[in-house]
Amino acid sequence: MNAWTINLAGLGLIGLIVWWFWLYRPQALRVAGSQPIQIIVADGVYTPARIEVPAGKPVTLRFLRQDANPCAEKALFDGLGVSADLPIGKPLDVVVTPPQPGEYEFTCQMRMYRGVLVAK
Ligand SMILES: [Cu+2]
Repeated sequence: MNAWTINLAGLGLIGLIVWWFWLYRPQALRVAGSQPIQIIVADGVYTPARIEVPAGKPVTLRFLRQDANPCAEKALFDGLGVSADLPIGKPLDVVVTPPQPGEYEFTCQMRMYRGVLVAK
């Protein structure tokens, strides 16, 4: 790695920080369509924590973890066999497909963060 790539990496990091703290604004929750649904992970709660989605269709959940506590590091969808490691301060898209109508809980590994997908 030479000085040029290190400078570039530094600039990228600054850009990311500026974007995250000043430019980024959460969008309103959208249930239908192919838009990702954003879930903020902060202060022990997922926001939103209850999300209605269509059954039988893949939905993209965009997790934004703001909580650096290791408690927040995983998102587990027990009923769907999906788990994800959430990076801090960086969005991560998780695609899940609830197979049939019903409620599908998602939690952190200690089950302190809790959310539910309501498939209809
Ligand atoms: Cu936890």
